[in-house]
Amino acid sequence: MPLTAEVPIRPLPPGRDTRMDAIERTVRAGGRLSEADGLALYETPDVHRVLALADLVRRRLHGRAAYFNINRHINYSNICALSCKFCAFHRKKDQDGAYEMDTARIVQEVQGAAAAGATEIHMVGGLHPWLPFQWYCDTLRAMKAAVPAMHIKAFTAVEIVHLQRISKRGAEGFEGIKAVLRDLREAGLGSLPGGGAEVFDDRVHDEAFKGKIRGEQWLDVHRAAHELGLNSNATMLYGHVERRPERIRHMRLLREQQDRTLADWARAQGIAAGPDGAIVLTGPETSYPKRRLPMPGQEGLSTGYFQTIIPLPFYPNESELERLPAPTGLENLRTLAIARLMLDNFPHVKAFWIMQTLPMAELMLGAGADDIDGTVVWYDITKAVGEGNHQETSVKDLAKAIRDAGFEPVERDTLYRRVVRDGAAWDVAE
Ligand code: V47
Repeated sequence: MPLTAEVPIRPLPPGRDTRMDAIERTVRAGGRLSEADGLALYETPDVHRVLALADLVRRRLHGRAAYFNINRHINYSNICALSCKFCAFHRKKDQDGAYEMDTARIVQEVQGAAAAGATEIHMVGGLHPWLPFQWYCDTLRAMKAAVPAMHIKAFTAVEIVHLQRISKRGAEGFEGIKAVLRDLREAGLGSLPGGGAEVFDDRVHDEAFKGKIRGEQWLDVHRAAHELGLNSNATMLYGHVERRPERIRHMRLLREQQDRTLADWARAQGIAAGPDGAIVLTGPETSYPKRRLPMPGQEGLSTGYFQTIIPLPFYPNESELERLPAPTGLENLRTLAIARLMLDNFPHVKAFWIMQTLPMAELMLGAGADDIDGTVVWYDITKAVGEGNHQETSVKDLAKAIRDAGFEPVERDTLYRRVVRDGAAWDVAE
């Protein structure tokens, strides 16, 4: 076929999508979208309208600010008692590539990170079969002793449940989880990362995540953390065996838990709850008499809460689910925008550049995301592009990406306070 052959042009979808008109009215008025609305956002051919609506609420919350941080990931060990199909990270102890770091090595990493100006360590690992609970507390203490200002965001919910099992503290269930979190907080834990949520659905769980904790237990761990005043994040790992309605339900369950968590704070702020106790943070300026973002230490806020939703596209490479196609760029953009629209009581939406790629994260800043995560350095769990696990970007490159996308870079700490710095020395702005 000659290169100049005419390419058939596909007809545009007929007319406007009337469901989208109703959704737009709800969003503009600061109302809450239903699960059916969430599905309509997935089904509409007018994806640009979905992205534009997400951008509208993102700008209401954050204006042109786009957050990043200076951080380091430490994956202390990949030895794991589980063998989840979707995970390419885990190893058994005698398997090729199995590793574990000792406390001294972890402390060294923390010191190196501090010298490079990092404000946060993000530390997670597998469910290590023989490290005792005391090791985790001692390691946190050693990390904090070495660099007291470093925020330690560590351990996914399944690791916390594992630690509760091995802690031999007697207490079980919710109270046991709380007791373990209390010990970890005393040792230096600052917040929980959002990992391991996957998709809250028993069918999906049993097909792809068997052995890991179910959604209900994941939510309980985060509720316990919030009750102790620890903030946390939430992820959604999509694009594997789940279907779109299950993603929407995942978002709804997170939103309901956040409503219950924020209820007292919202009341103190004069933010009226909608029907069914809905706390919507993404409405127009006129609906909020005071600051709409919960901040640590803020009057009326005695609990922690979910700060950020992080949609994670599934990368099948090297996992047992390798046969599956990874989600497309457009699906990733749409999913992130829908998360912004559905999770109206989450202050932040993160486009984790490591998994989304930096150019895609730039696009996402205009489609609902207000945060692209940090400088990272080593990331062992998965990779979107290239070989190896050295995935580092500089502050200069992060700031450039944010400016290129038309936003204003703002360095934040883990709790989304603005950072002021002089080289590696830093503080949070008043
Ligand atoms: O829990 C595992 C996911 C998560 C694959 O809280 C995979 O700020 C894609 O939770 N393809 C870890 N994803 C990452 C995570 C995270 C990242 C950045 C910031 C924060 C935060 C949290 O990665 C795991 C799992 O859900 N994952 N395997 C895979 N093949």
